[in-house]
Amino acid sequence: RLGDDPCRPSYHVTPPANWLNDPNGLIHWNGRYHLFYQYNPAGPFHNTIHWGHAVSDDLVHWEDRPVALTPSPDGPDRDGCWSGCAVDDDGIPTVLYTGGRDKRQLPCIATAADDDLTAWDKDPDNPIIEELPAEPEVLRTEDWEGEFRDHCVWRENETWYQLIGAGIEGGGGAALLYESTDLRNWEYQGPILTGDRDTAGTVWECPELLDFGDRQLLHISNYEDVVYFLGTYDDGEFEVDRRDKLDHGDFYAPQSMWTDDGRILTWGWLPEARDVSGQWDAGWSGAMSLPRELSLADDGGLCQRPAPELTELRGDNTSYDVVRLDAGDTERLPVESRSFELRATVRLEDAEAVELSVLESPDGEERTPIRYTYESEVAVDRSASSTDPQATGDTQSMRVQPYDAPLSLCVFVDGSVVEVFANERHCLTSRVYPTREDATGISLSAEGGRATIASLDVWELVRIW
Ligand code: DQQ
Repeated sequence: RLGDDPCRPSYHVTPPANWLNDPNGLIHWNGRYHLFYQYNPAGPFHNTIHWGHAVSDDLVHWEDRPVALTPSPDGPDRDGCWSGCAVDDDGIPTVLYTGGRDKRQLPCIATAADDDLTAWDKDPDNPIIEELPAEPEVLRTEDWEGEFRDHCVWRENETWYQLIGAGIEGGGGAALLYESTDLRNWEYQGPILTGDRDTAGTVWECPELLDFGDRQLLHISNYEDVVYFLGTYDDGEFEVDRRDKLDHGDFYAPQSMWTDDGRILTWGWLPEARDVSGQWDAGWSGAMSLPRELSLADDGGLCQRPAPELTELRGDNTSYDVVRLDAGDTERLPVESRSFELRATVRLEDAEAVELSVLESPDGEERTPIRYTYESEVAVDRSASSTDPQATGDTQSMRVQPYDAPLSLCVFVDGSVVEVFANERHCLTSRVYPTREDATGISLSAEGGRATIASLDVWELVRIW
């Protein structure tokens, strides 16, 4: 496992070395949490994708396991074992994933050969779906005979259902529904939802349908963003009444796990925001988000909270009952860290904005301000995050609600990851690459008036490997 790189997260899941992208096959099996992921063991770039594997007993500490799925030279997954999901088929852990071969995207199935889910038997009859659906016509590109991939599978009584992500010729993205009684023979039913290409992209990757009882959520990844639709899903039709982004920053292709105690935990891929040569020099690329618990609020909106297990990571604590700031005041906290959690309640009083600056060098040359403004915006300003010209300097932002109450802020910083949770509803994850060893400070300031920061806590977080 590569270490020694201040940008390398210490409590987020990363590949041992080389390339990681989407979370796959998430399953709570025999009391252990299994996290598979898109992995290239040959280098920190996306090519000939395998499934990497990490396992945890507590959702906090992880262990690397051997590669779980490898492309078969003569198989339908010769060019890569792409994203997919895991299900419990009456006691047999089973994964469905997309094989790539000769410009085709081919759904495949494999079953676990042992209880630790380290070895998998691919079905000799792969691929399990060979023909693209006739209606609507699936989008062809120069690279692919059909944009048709990624799997979300669930069971209702004796019937299995599957969503596959797609693009539609002349249209936008689609989540296509299939039905089966044995996970191997699938009958096409039609799209449960299609998107308007101007606002929801041309291809939907990694669709996932989550059931909250009365209401359902479908999220899709459209090359740029993870968009979620909330509403009611019934019998092949999705009636949408709300839509937003699951995260407003560097977060893509998420997937969820139903834990044995009935919770929905979601991980997303945190792609790098530095250029390819920076990833090459580092020898690793990509991290997983922290697990987020998804639930519905009383008003029907989506809640996202860091999984409560993460409190196990907490080490040294610095705590304030209240910090009062006047316009122009800056309070530097007595903590130096690149791996911490910060929680606070922010009241703007009559300030225009409050700035929480993290990864800050003493002279302020490198710093990443998280700004909360009276316009109910939370922004991560990366213009001074790094003196490395290859690191992005873009600002990422989101609107938060409710706008008339104090903001509850929870921030996780880890090497090059900044994960922001606002009001347990809105998330913004950013990748930043400070170069200075002393870019470890934290400060608070107010602009244009007074602000109050209450119940401020910072915990240094421990390594997970
Ligand atoms: N990543 C996988 C695909 C998926 C994409 C390939 C999303 O299955 O559509 O690595 O990041």
